[in-house]
Amino acid sequence: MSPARSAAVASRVGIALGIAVTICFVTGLISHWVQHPPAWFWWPANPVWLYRFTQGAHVVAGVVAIPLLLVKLWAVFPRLFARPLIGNPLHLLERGSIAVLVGSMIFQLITGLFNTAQFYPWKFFFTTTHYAMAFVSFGALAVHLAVKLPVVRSALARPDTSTAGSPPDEAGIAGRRSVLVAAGAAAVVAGVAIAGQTVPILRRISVLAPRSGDGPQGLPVNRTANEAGVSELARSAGYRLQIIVGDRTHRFTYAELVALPQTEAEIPLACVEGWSASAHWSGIRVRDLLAAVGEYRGGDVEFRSLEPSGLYNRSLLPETHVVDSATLVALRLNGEDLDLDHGYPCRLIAPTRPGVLQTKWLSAIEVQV
Ligand SMILES: Nc1nc2c(c(=O)[nH]1)N[C@H]1C(S)=C(S)[C@@H](COP(=O)(O)O)O[C@H]1N2
Ligand SMILES: [Mo]
Repeated sequence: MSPARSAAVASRVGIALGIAVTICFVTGLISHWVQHPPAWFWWPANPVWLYRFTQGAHVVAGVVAIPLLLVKLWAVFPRLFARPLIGNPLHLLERGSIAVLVGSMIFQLITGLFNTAQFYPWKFFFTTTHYAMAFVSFGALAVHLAVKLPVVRSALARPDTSTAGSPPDEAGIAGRRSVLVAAGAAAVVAGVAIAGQTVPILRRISVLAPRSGDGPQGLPVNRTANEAGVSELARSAGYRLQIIVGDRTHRFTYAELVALPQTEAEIPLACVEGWSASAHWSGIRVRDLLAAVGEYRGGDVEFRSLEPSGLYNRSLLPETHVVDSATLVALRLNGEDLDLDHGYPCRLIAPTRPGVLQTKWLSAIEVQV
């Protein structure tokens, strides 16, 4: 067995991997709760880049975890099949948790990576499966850590100069060092390769950032107007934006919207798939638009799209965001009227929200009762 396949290597790489996985778990929970808020959940509207940051961290940590997991598996590989496979109950628990841990982590990292590329070569629904599996793998990680704590402790306490009981072994130390350096380098390369979809200066060297490319008006597009089947409706002279506040309704023409006081805001679009880009928006404050129709008394507001079907043709905006001064029904992007693919005639744009909730091609806005 290679001397680099030691507890010293496995523990150190394991700690880095544990940190990456914890970042993924926490930021993943946040992203899930923002999109499907439980009653107790509250998410701020400031700072505007908060969701961009948490989701960027989620994707970068996930990609960094891939080489770490590979090195970790390599370091412990011979022991995965050590006899006895089953043994006493504690041993059985340990083996079982490792099987679950390895399987679920591979699943999470692969499905997550494919999701950043919008590549779905499977039949299940990504979001719910990735969410459920996160609890499985984080739970297995906790059990694994608890079981391995003594091994980790002694591996870290011992200076990395010898294997217990044997004389210092120069080749072994050098081997272990080079594995650790290689693991670190691979993790950095992987992180940089994906980070470009959130960090502009890294964009040109980010080979793994498939969605950072340009779209119209300098912003990527996930779903075009044609794909959404709204091109005609969105350009129709009969277009109206219906606003419903309590028992009052008003149907605004595009010209009426343009004539209302316009506000500008710098708000990044941050897709759940990890890409994000800063953008300059201009439009009508949502709170002003509601006030023009009736009295908003709090609660969620629903934003509906012209898009006839699909998961993303509506979203619920919580009160914190409804009243925020940067939350807009945007008409303009980066100094031009919204491109059809970015949501013309108008779209929702609210600070620190996942892109998927920034509904394009708005048809109606309704205060929920
Ligand atoms: N009606 C509608 N709005 C939508 C979508 C959609 O499919 N339909 N996609 C959402 C997603 S997933 C993202 S990331 C953003 C992207 O906005 P952009 O295409 O203007 O960049 O729009 C959001 N708004
Ligand atoms: Mo998205």
